[in-house]
Amino acid sequence: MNTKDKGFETKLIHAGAFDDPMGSATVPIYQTSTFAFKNAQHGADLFAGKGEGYIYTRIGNPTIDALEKNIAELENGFGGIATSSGMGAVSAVYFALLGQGKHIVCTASVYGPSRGLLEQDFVRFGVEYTFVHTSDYAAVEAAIKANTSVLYLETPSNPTMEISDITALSELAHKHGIIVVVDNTFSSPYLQKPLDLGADVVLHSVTKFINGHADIVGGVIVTKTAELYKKIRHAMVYMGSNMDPHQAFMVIRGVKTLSLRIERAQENAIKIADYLKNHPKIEWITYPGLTSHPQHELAKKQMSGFGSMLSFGVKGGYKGGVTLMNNVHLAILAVSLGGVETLIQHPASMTHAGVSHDEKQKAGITDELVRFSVGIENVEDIIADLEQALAKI
Ligand code: LCS
Repeated sequence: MNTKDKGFETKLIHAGAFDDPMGSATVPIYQTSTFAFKNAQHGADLFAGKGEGYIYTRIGNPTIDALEKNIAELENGFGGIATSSGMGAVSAVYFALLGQGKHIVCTASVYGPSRGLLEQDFVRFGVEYTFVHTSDYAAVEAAIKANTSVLYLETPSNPTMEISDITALSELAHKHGIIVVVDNTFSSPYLQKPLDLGADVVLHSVTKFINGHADIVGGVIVTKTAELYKKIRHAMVYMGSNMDPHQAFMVIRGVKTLSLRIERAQENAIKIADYLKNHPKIEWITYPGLTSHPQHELAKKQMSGFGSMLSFGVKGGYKGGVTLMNNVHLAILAVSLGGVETLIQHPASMTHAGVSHDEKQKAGITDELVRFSVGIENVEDIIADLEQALAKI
């Protein structure tokens, strides 16, 4: 079905799906590594980029293709590239767009490994980086150098929920010929569409909201142009960070309910944020939906909802946070986010453990920060769970 002119919820269910020769109502799993050519000419044509068909699953596969088309349509992009994990997406983008002597400006509080890959690995190949609070336009402007080739934004960022102005920063970057990449994992295309706001590349850990059920890892990249698509696809295929057909099948199943899950989790998150903001055991809370969030107005402008991620500091600092995490029963003490189940974790010792203490402080990832990914359970149950655990502090 052509879903190009259909609504977002219709795209979630039908975009990318193809007419299966057996009449399957859902996209089947093409669990194969390789594809038979009709004859020698057909094989040669496919390698030359002509004709219909598939060659080899690392290069392309109908199930993976269906997912790539689905997410590309949700993000209003040219094409999608599915990867083995979110980090597979991040590394393919870095690999395609950076190189010796190039410089990247990056949100300081990005997901730990997205930062570590630059600090520990790409640096060995002569890539330079500057981490800044990208919510601060002047700081980004000051960080741009003659050799800057990529502006990498994670907004809202993990775990500080810092929000960067995609439109203003894309305009700034484009004046300098810089490619803008946005990690849209925390919002999903349901709440934010970076390509419509001016970015050139958007990527996801689909492990999170897009799949939504905490049962696979995966990533997807969507580009605005054919040129960027070709470049990044080449990097992904040659690196071999492709998705697997079974993974793609799971994500296709998960994405269908994205809008329903996000609406419900967000409704819960708003109630939880309201409950926590006045709680005597809470020092501070960061949720884009609260007027106290420093970029609340920007969030209202560039996102269609505030999502279901929040971070907060409890009384008693690190020790208070540990007491909370050890005493919740409904919320699962685990990393990851964006699933139907509520998760709680401590970024300083878990997801951002690889970032130095100094850099964590600079990025706002303080020792007492607890991250909460609100699920779709009964909200009264989530609040009751927090209430009894906070009482132990
Ligand atoms: N980008 C963001 C914003 C993330 O939160 C993550 C993972 C990734 C990229 C990487 O994706 P992955 O390879 O894990 O699919 N974030 C995690 C987190 O906060 N807890 O555990 C993983």
